[in-house]
Amino acid sequence: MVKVITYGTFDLLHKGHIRLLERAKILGDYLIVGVTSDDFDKARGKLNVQQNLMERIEAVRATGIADEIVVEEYEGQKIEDIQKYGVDIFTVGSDWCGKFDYLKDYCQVIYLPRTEGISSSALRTEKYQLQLGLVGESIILEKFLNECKYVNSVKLTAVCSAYPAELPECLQELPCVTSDYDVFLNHVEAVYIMSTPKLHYAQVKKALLSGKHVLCETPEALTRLQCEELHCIAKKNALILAEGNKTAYATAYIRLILMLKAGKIGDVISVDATSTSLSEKYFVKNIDDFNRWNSIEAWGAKSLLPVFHILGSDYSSKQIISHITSDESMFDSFTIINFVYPHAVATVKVGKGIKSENELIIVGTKGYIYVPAPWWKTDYFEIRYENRNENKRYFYQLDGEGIRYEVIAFVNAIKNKNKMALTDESISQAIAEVMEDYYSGKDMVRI
Ligand code: C2G
Repeated sequence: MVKVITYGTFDLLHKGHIRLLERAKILGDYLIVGVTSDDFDKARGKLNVQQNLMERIEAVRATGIADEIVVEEYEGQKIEDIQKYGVDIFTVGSDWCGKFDYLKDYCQVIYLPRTEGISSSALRTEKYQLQLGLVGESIILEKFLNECKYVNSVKLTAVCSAYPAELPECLQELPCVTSDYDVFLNHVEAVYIMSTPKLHYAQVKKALLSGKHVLCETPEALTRLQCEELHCIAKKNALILAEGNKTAYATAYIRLILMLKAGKIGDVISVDATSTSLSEKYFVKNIDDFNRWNSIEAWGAKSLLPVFHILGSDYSSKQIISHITSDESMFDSFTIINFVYPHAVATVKVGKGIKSENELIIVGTKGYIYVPAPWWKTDYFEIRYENRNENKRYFYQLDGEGIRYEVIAFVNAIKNKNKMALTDESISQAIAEVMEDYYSGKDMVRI
């Protein structure tokens, strides 16, 4: 019996895939089809895949051409599969010509002519392109724009800023550049907001009431009530409102949370996140005090994510300790927040006027997790135990600091009319409440 193997993503299965499978099948007697896992595709830069692994496997199965379907999960698996299944022929489309010649040491390699005029990417682009607009004074918007280039279901159409003339050139080249939010909203279907948090509530509300989906950089609002109201409006109008925090989309961060849930370090006793920076390089040059983010807004909201993700938002008490340098703008050069839970504690240490080791440490009854600086760009972490021989290190590729994964999740949530899997309304509300207490002075000590 001649065994043939072929691999692919098979996203939005089309004629090109089916012709490839048919020709692969008649090369032998038994066809094995390797379908790439979601993580493997992500790791090899295929970020725009629309269907998940189960949907793609089902589509291949439904053709009735494959005798066996396996999942391709990692680089180098092909050699192992060929040996394991006793494969005689490896085949793939001619777009890969020469790339798999190294497999000739293990079996015959045949490149079949690719079917011209059809591709998953073309189908994806044809299908949907969300018109997205950007709001804010931060030059991080340039990073965001560059990351959107990896998401082919998004088209940037507008930018709104208090300082439009000071934005980087690439942003000024968008079809609509304005400081008028109403004009801006007419050019978009969805918005990404990273203006000063003092404006978030009003901007998110207006966008939602104009029928636009919203991805708003954390913190979404500065009071719990406002946050609840925004989510209510979104639900009533069947719109997506998601809190932007790229860390939540880093594969390593997601794995870390799953490992905690699986009890890898026992019961979690404390979460300590430190986020500091002395630089103001992220804003346009002449930013004024109103538009500048203070420490608790810029770093606090981001750092509260792992605390609430891991320990939940039902803490028993907290204390916010801040050093405020301007009463007028409520600028804090640093803030430390201590939380007490029934069986755990947490500390968030943030500042734009201090420098510390930006690490995340999660302490458990069996061991601890250490995420080195800068922890929010999570691509690596260690699980450490009393017996050092049991320590484990984990690395997961992080492209574009997680921004492109976040944008893809946002677009998919809009398309599939579901919530963004990784942001949680109750966490957004808990973050907004901490901001509220900072501004009202509740649970707060000034030093
Ligand atoms: N294909 C084709 N004609 C097209 C499109 C795709 O013949 N118009 C072939 C590809 O050459 C490949 C298979 O169909 O052999 C699956 O294509 P994709 O889903 O795009 O998967 P790909 O990224 O090519 O993965 O380990 C993965 C494999 O190396 C190939």
